[in-house]
Amino acid sequence: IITERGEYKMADKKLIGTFFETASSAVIECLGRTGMDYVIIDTEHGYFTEDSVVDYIRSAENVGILPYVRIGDFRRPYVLRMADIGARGLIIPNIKTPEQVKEIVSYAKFAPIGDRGFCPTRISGWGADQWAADNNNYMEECNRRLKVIPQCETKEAFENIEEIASIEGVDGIFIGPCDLSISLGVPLQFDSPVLLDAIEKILNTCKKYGKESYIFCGDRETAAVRLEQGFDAVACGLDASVLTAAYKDIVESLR
Ligand code: 3PY
Repeated sequence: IITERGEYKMADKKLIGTFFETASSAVIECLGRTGMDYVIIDTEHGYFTEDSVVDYIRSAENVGILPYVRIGDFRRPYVLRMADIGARGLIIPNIKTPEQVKEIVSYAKFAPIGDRGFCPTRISGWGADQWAADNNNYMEECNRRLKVIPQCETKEAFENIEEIASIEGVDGIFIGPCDLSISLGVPLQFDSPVLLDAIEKILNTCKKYGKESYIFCGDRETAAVRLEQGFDAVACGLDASVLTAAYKDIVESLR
């Protein structure tokens, strides 16, 4: 099943998502009951292997959440596999240069944007012909459906943000405030003007190049501020942290 949820223009609706670390399809099913728009299956920091990602993607599809994957490996076979099993967004952590991003775009997008390899795969229903007939143009449709979203979380990426955001095939930029703050020399100081100015500049650069703007937020209050500021999407918390905090709250209130 390929759900159509999330198929709106970015101006119509802001996206709310979270990071998936728990390696449990049941958690994705729970997230699906919340009205959440997307989930980031985290193969950078999550402790599961890439073999299990397809099951998490299936669970997300079943409950109508867009499955994004934060890739832990930038090499072609890995990027292609995530694309072919049905990731709807590739979040690319820790990049520094436009060249790195261009290479990943070339693996993830079909010509004329990149040179993604063609094969009937899960995402094509194991045969591209019918899908192409239903969708006008299979490759164009794949390019539209799979978003390439580099993270801006290093000083170097921040310095190169104009060039990175302007790359054809880059659909959005995802700010990682934790790593960005460390890289900018103000570690985890979330109210530092250095970090706040950088965030503002990245947001404005996204708007300038018509790219979606995403940001990680540790809590609901920060997420509300970011949406008000003009971000298109927030990733609020990590499933494991939210679960821990919710139970901690219950336990503490009962002790
Ligand atoms: C960061 O804030 O550094 C992230 O990548 C979000 O987890």
